[in-house]
Amino acid sequence: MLKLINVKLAYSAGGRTYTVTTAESRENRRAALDVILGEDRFCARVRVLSPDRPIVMERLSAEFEYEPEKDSRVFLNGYQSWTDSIEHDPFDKMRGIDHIPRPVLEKYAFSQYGDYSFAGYSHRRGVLHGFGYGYIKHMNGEFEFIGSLNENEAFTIIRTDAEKKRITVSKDCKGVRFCSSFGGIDLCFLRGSENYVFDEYFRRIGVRPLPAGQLFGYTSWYRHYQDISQSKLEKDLAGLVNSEHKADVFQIDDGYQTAVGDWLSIDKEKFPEGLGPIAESIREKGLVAGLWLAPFVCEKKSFIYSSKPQWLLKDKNGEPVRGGSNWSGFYALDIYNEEFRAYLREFFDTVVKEWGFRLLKLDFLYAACLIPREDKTRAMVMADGMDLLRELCGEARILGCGVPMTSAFGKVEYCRIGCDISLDWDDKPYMRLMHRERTSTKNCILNSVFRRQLNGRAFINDPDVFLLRDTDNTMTDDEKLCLAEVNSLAGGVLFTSDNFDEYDEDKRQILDNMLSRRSCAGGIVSADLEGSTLRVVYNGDGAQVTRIYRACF
Ligand code: 9PG
Repeated sequence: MLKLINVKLAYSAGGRTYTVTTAESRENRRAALDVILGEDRFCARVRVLSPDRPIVMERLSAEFEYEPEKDSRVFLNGYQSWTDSIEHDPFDKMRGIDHIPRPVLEKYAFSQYGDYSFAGYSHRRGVLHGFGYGYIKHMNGEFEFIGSLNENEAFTIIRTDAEKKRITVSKDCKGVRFCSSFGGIDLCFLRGSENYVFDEYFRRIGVRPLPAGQLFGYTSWYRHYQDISQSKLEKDLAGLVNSEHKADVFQIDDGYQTAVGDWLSIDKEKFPEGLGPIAESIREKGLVAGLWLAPFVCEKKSFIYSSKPQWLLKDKNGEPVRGGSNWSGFYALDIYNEEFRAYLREFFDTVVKEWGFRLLKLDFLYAACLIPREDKTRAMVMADGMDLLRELCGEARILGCGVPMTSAFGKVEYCRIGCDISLDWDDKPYMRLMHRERTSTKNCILNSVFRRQLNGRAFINDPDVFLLRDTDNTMTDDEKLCLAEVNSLAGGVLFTSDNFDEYDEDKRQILDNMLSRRSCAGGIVSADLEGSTLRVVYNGDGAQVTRIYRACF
């Protein structure tokens, strides 16, 4: 266990603010702070002593001593699916969005995609942070792991500061009112091999993956983007079915609806008969029909946005909360609004029971918890949102996307663990002026590698698609191969947006190799990012194989 320096608690009650910095339990007439130091566990819990005298949390954090070791690596899990999450040198910088000019930030609402409004970014070297879990990987390969045991109560921000030699762990609970007990900080400290620390962590949080198998299939997004239609999809479906490689899923992505939020309003020019017939044709071919939805948001030009203002999530000034700038700009919906919940129920029933989609890619989920409530932390709101989706989906399986990672543990069968690939290897230089959740093939691959341990423990990882096609992209053959290999090693979902009819013998061979290399338990034995070289060791057929992807990263 790390050595505790102190715990800081600050709250307001009855018009006054109370603060305490202590290494031991403390109590006043309103609240008690219980500090518990175990051998491999640390807790700082808060109890409100009288339910009719609630407290409003300002801060709860704990500081520990930390001695950064040269050549060790630090991994701290990024906020949501798309947030870049890699092993760092302890003295690296982690960049937020402060460097982006204000008008650009305003226009594109970058702050909304990640943790920028509440996590706190530093400009100093050596200050790194993440959510829920993280580790220090020592030179000898040993993992020193920190994990939160109560992420559904409040998110936990773990921050290392290599220069000040501190690790600070704080709960995302500012402004939330508690009337009874708050589990506060509850951490476990584990040390050992990669498999040991991750198995043990998931055992302690009581999370098991939902029963589900690996998936191999197609999604329309990285081929057509929103420009889909019944005839285009039928061609790609034929390509998938003609292939000698048996697929499981054909998933229709964004673009079938007239506006994001108006899910039952199908674009009749693209799908003259609606989505029922294409879903049926997918099923007839022995495949699971999958559909993309972003249930907690609506875009500005949607019917919902203009006609149901009471469904929109509002900030403390009564203004609708922006979710980001995709489409015509989009807004978060209030998951506690009963009418909105009834609408959600209606469209999920239609999609699942009437149209027959059985895999739902539920996207932009982070929007549900963009702001905490007076009585609920962000994590509590997100947990309610995930429970609601589970209930609404019934038998259909969920592929979570754009979701705060820990909220998805054990709640969805499949989950995206990285950002979108782009059609370039690295995004254009100006893209680096964007947020950590931006589309980037490079970041996507690195997340697949460095979140590989979630696969088969929290859910089945979706590393996003591979592409082998020669058209509509600027990736070299080596780059495409790297993407394909990592995807087949690190995750259990293997999707493409290619039409297999366009594959020549070489590409079919690559696909053959990928399919035989897949493993749900995670075939990667170790992975290291050294400068711009990624080195991956995996369990091959009877022997360990080392792959070195040079000068790419
Ligand atoms: C459909 C797409 C696809 C894709 C999803 C998600 O940060 N961003 O600006 C950003 C834009 C798009 C995006 C993710 C992040 O894509 O991951 O697979 O379904 O929505 O609109």
